[in-house]
Amino acid sequence: MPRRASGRSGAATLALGLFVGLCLGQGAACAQPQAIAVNQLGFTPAAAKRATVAAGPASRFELLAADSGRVVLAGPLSPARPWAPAGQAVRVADFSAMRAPGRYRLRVAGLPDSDPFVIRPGVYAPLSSAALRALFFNRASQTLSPALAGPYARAAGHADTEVLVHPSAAGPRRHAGDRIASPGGWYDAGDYNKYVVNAAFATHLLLAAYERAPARAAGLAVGLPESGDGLPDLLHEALWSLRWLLSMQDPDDDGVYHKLSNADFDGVLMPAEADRPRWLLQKSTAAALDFAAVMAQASRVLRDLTPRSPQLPAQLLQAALAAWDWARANPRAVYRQPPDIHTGEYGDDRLDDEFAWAAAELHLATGDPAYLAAVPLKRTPMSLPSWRDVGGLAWLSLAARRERLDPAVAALARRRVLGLADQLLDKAGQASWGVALAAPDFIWGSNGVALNQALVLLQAEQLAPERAPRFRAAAQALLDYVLGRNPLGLSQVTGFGSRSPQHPHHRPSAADGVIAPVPGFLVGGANAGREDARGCTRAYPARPAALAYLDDYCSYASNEVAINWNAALVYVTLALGED
Ligand code: G3I
Ligand code: 9MR
Repeated sequence: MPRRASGRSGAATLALGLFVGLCLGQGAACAQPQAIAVNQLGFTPAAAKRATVAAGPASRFELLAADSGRVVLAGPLSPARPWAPAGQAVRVADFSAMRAPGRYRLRVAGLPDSDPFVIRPGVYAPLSSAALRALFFNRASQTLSPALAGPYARAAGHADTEVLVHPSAAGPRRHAGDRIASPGGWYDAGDYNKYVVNAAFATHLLLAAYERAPARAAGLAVGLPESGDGLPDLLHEALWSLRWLLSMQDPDDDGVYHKLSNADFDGVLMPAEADRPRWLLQKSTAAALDFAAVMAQASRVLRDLTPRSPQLPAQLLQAALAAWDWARANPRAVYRQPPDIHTGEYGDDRLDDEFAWAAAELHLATGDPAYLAAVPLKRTPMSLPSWRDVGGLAWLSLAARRERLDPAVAALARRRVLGLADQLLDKAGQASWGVALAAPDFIWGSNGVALNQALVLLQAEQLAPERAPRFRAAAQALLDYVLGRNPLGLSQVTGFGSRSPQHPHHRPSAADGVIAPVPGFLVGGANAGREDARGCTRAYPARPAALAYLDDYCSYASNEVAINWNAALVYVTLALGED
């Protein structure tokens, strides 16, 4: 059973203290100061390739072949500039000119060499697979066999065959205390609850990844119980979630329950050990609309792909239409957390964006203009996608299939997506690190923010050929950021990179007795809000914002994992995986 050593101690690198100077102790993946911060996995040959260098007297860099130490490229460093979120001046080394496959390091006089990294075609394929496999590892009601899960094999947890109807969810037919089956789906994150809003968002991103890069997506061989019947693993994993989502629709009125959860979070235990009652909670407009959107999208994507379940696409579309009708009849059913329930809320009382996204997906699935006409589409801003703000998904989905649309809608969608992408380019240009992240982006799930920015840029890449290389380079910089080119000097994905999180807020990783955490999970990332600080006894850097991260189980606000962040990782690594 492979057991990885925990993060190495920081004696050698601490001496330099150039970026962060915080090595948080034995056992944690120390956020070690990396004088040269680089994507610790590497690059495809044609990618933009940059590293960030702590500003010092040196003004040039060298690229070395890692094995021979031979200098294969040299160049100037950019002038030193500060970056507010990290509070330190840096320079950038641009070695995009090197396209030859190989293993390399960067060298700058007076600094320790960078971590090694590779340049090769297909460099992100193992990461795309692992990011998708992490969702499989987070399946509820699923036995993970040793053959498929190796050291992370575990018994099934949370059968969810007898979920109690909570008083907030009771109706004329389903009464409080009734037992309903709603098995399957993914655990949302490090907790064992299941939330429709976030599951729909994550499932959408998986399906969008398939649409963005179908050949590479279809090539991902994860090894699932369902593998081998001709349907790509990525779509099997999406279907695992979609089937659960279908069970969250009340057949009596077509409304969709907001979530299925315990009253309180489980302790640190394996799924099979959890035994608290599970509840179906209040129906909400947000849940119904996100459900409608992803069901409509799935029906369209799966239309020609599921010959063994020929009725499935029609069933998904039917569910979408029914949920839409419910939401139109119940447009302000905001989820209000009942006083006896203390799990994640996924609360949202602004619903225009959910209406717009559902309308866009229903229009694309049916061709019927009535859906777009039913919402104030033009007043929907193109904002960065997140579980709470899905208006941007309406524009992204419309822009990606603009050839089938009314030309005016198509042109508007294109302009809106390019408008946000251009803003992101400006942000990246202003940041000495070259990433489109600014201080307000360091919220709960900042790594998800980074990857959703990359997703917007990678859609924009397809809309404006003349600006495509710049959009792609800006997206690459954001992937580089989560893979180690950040002020923490730490890859943000478990099991990937020279140093990576060892103690994510993920119950199975904490309770399974395997030292290394379940691999392939993106952690939430630096979060200036530090909402968990009171429960963390270890020192938790407050500022600058980009350093507010703690590799400790206690830190659910900076070190939890979540399906929505991982789905974005699948998308971005697939889209940037082109050679
Ligand atoms: O949108 C505002 C922004 O305008 C403001 O500038 C910023 C500054 O604080 O806050 C932003 O709101 C944040 C919101 O997420 C939207 O991003 C809140 O501060 C922040 O507390 C909130 O965090 C959410 C967190 O749950 C707490 O509700 C995360 O997005 C969300 O990912 C997280 O989800 C949890 C589930 O509840 C339970 N399961 C685990 C999962 C991951 O941690
Ligand atoms: O484990 C919970 C995590 O999944 C949530 O994101 C987080 C915020 O809702 O809450 C975590 O649970 C903590 C709870 O809120 C407070 N007590 C400690 C729990 C972590 O062990």
